[in-house]
Amino acid sequence: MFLGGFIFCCLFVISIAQDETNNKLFPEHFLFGAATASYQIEGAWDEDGKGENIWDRYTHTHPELIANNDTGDVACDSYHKYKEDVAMLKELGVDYYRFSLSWSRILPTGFVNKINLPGVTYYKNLIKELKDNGIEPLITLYHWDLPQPLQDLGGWTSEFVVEAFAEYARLSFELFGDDVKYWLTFNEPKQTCLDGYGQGSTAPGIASPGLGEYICAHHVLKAHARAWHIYDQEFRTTQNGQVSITIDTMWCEPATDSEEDVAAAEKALQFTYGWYANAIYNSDYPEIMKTRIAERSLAEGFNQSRLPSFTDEEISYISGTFDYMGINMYTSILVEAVDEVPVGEPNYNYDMGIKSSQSDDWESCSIYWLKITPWGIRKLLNWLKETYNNPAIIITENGVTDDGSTLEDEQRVRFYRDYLSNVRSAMEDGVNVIGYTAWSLMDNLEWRQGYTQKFGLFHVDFDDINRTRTPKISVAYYKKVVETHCLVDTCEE
Ligand code: PNW
Repeated sequence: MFLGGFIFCCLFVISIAQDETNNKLFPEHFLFGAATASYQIEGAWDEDGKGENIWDRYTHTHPELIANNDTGDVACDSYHKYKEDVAMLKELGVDYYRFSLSWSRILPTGFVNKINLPGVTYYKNLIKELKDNGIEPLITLYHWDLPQPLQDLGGWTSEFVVEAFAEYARLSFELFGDDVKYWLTFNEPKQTCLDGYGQGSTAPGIASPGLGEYICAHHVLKAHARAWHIYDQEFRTTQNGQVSITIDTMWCEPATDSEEDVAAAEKALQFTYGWYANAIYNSDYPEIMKTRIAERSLAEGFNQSRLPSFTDEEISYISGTFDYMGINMYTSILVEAVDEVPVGEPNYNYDMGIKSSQSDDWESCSIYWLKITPWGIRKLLNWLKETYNNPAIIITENGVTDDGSTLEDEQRVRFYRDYLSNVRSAMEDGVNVIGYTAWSLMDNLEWRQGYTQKFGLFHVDFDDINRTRTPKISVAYYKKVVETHCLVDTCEE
C-alpha cells in the first residue's frame, strides 16, 4: 500500500514534469533565430581601417577589469570566419540571424566624413552569404561599441551624438537596407546608460550616478526616434522593412502579495523597462519616474529634476517609433517595498527605491545574475501586452551560460525547452509573439566576464588559432524545435 503509493507518486511527478512542457505547435509563420554582436565575435579590432571603439579602449587600458585580461581583439575571429558562422546557422535551420554592425568598422571617426570600404564590404559579404543560404539578417545598429572619437566628445551624454547616430543609421539603411527586413536601433540601452555612464562599471566607465544614466538615456531615446523617422520617411516605401529597439528587463515578481510589494514590483518594471519603453510605446517617461526623481532632486538641492524632460513636440516625435517590440529576457527578481532612503547623494537605485533579491530555490547557472525562471517570461510577456497595447513582439535574446566544461549542455536544452514552453503559453494567453532568438549562436566575449562565460549553442575553442567551432548537444534540440515548431516529441495543432 505504502510502496504502491510511493510508486504512483513518483510516476505522477515524472508525468507532470513532461506534461509541463507546452505541446502546442508554434504557428507556421513564427520565426526562430540566433544572435551575436560585433564586439563579442568579430575580432580584427584594428584591421582594414577599422577605428577604435569604447570597448577596444576599455579592455586595452583596463585589462584588470576584465576576467583573465581578455579582450575582443580576436574573439571568434568572425571577421575572417563569417562563412563558418553562416554554415552553423544553416545547420540550425534558423529563419534569421541577429548580428550587429560595428559602427567604427564602417565609420572609423564615428562621422560620415570617412567611410571605410573594407568594413562595408565585410557586411555586404555577410549579408550575401546569409541570403544565399535562405537566412534573413536582423541587424542591430548599436550593440554597445561606440566609436572612441565620439566618446572623446562626451559620448551618449552629449547632444551631438544624436545626429551622429542618425547619420550612421541613414548610411546603414542606404548601404544594406535593400536586403534587410528587420532592424534594431539599440541593444539594451539600459546597460549602455546605467553601467556605462551611471555606475561606471562598463565601457566607457563614466561614474556619474543619478545623472549620467538619465542624460544618456535621453539622448538614446532621441537618437532611436531620429533613426526610425529617417527610415519611415526615406526608406520604408522602397525597402519595406521594420525598425524597432530592444530593451531588456528581468521579470519583477512581488516578494509577497501585499499591496506594497505589488506596487514596488510595478515601480521596478517602470524604472527598468518603462524608462525606455514608455516614451516609445506609450508616451513620455513613466509618471512614477518623473515624480520620484523630481522630488528627490529638489530635496537634494538641484533646481530641476535630474531626469531631463522632453518637450511636447519631442514626446509626440518619439511616441510610436516602432514597427514591432524587441525584448531581451533572461531572469527574474523578487521585489520588496522598502522605507524611503534619506535624501543624500543622487542615485538611480534610491530613485527607484525597492529591495530586490533572487530566491535560493531558483536554479543557478555559471553566471551570478542569471537564475533560471522560465515562468517569468510568460508573466513578462503578459505584462508587456497589457502595458503597451498588445504589440507584435520579437524576443531578441534569451539564453543561458555554461562554464565550458562539457559539450553536453543539458541545462541549456532544458532552459530553451522551458522558456519556449512559457513563450508558447503566453501566446495562448493572447500575447502576439512573432519571433524568438537564442543568445547566442556561439561562445563569445561575455563583456567583463571575458571568455569565462559561454552562452553559445556552438562551443568555440579560444585557445586554438582557428577558433574551431563545435556543436554542443543543445544544437540538436534547437534545430529540432526550429524544424518541427514543436518542443516535445509530438505536438498538437
Ligand atoms: C545581454 N541582466 O546583456 C547582452 O545584450 C549580450 O551582449 C550579452 O552577451 C548577453 O545579454 C548575456 O549577458 C545582459 O542582468 C546583461 O539581466 C545582463 C542582464 C541581461 C542582459
